Amino acid sequence: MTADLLTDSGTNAMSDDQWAGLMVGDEAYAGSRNYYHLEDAVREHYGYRHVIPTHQGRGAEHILSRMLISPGDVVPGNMYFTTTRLHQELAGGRFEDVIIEEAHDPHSLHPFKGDVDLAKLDELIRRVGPEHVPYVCIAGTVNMAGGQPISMANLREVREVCHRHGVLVILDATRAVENAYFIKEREPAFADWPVRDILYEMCSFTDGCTMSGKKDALVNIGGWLALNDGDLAAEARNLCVVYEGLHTYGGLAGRDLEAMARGIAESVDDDHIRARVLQVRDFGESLVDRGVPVVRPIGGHAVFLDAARIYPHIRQEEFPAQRLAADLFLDSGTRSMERGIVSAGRDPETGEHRHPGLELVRLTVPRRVYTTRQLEMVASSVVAVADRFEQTAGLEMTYEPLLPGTVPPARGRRPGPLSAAACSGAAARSVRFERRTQRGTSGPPARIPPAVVSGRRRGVRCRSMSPPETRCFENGPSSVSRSGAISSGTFSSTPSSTRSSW
Ligand code: P70
Repeated sequence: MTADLLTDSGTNAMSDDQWAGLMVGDEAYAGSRNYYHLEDAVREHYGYRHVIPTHQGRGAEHILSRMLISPGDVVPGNMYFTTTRLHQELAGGRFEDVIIEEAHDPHSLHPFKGDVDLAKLDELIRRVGPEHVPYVCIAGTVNMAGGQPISMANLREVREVCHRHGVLVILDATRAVENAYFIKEREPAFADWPVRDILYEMCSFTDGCTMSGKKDALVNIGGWLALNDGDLAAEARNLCVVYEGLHTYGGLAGRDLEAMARGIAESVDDDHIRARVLQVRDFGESLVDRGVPVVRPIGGHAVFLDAARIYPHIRQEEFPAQRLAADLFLDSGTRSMERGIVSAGRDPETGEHRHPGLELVRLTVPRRVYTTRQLEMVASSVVAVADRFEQTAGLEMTYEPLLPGTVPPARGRRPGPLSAAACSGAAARSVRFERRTQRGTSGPPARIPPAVVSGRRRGVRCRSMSPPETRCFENGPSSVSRSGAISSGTFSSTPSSTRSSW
């Protein structure tokens, strides 16, 4: 693999100080001193009173959902995130999206596409009754909308609406530091504030947070649940003991807690966060300059390619974003992540595909890892792949494991070879796709996607690389040319291409 842009989660480079922190891990079963360092860091920078470590973000989501959600409850939020929504559903709840309309429009230049539609939120709480809304889940920044921030003004108003109804506000703080940087840039009242103070102010409008420390907090593993309410925190600690480990380690080693405590302090440094957000922005703008359709404004952690426009001739049911991710891997060894119909998963009741408004491929930038030149190589590969769109056909899903509690779809899915699923955990989690023949698609594109062609600096090509290894399933060998075009047969996604809701 040349560039691994699958995720910014746990793939960040730790600093020398964080590595040094590993050496002072206190591995006492109970009351490790590193836990208290973490507690201090969260209190100082996020401001919450009670801190419960978890092995990662979804551990915190699990405890929170199990504790607060009763069957039939509704959890409003500014766009779903996969793990978050799944935990809400497993607890018997239902997520309802109350993000502003602009968030669904990849071309809208709204500076805060993570904002909540306050009228929608208020109407929803009134309609279902506040007793059926255990909390409102607010993400900063919003991953699935393209890493888009929520404004401080909007967050303050969300708080007012919720408190009028007696409903809690829980922040998904996974990338809240990046959000704070956007507030500094775009909300004039905060232009002179240090990012650390903006973060603290944001959290002051919420009653607690779930956190994946693997992003902003610059560690390879770790997370936490924070709450201001003492009774809720006591209940959460009990659940932590059951599902994660004693509440002073939460599934982590003492050294991991120390690295996270130090990572939090580094993450709120103005120079660090500015360099991080601007590296991602420069990468995205270089694609915009070459006419590639991407979600704009460029978000905090990733550049999101608009696969629906890059491959306009491939219907959503034929997985244009998954196809684009595969093509990028074949072209340059760049690993990316589908964020479209596959990620959206299936309706747990009907088993049918959900059809998200956005069909995207995420090029996610780990923190403190890649150089600008390496990202330029990726940008050239994207241009080369987009240029060849006419040679590209859709995919058909031929194997897909079922998630707990989901109903199998009525048709359209065939189980893959059991042996493949049984013999490898990675294979069991993989989604296998079959390339459709040109005849099987809606035919050649009716039009050339204007955004790809217009303004493109022709002749920009990435160096042709050896094709990555592909694995063949069912129909015998497929061959891959140096240019990356698959000439026959079926292919699988790589083992790390995981199933929708995870
Ligand atoms: C990603 C990762 C994790 C995440 C997140 C937000 C806004 C919670 C979590 C969970 C990893 C991932 C997870 C599921 C599907 C694909 C990728 N996001 N909230 O790459 O945190 O992973 O620590 O349990 O972005 O975006 P954790």
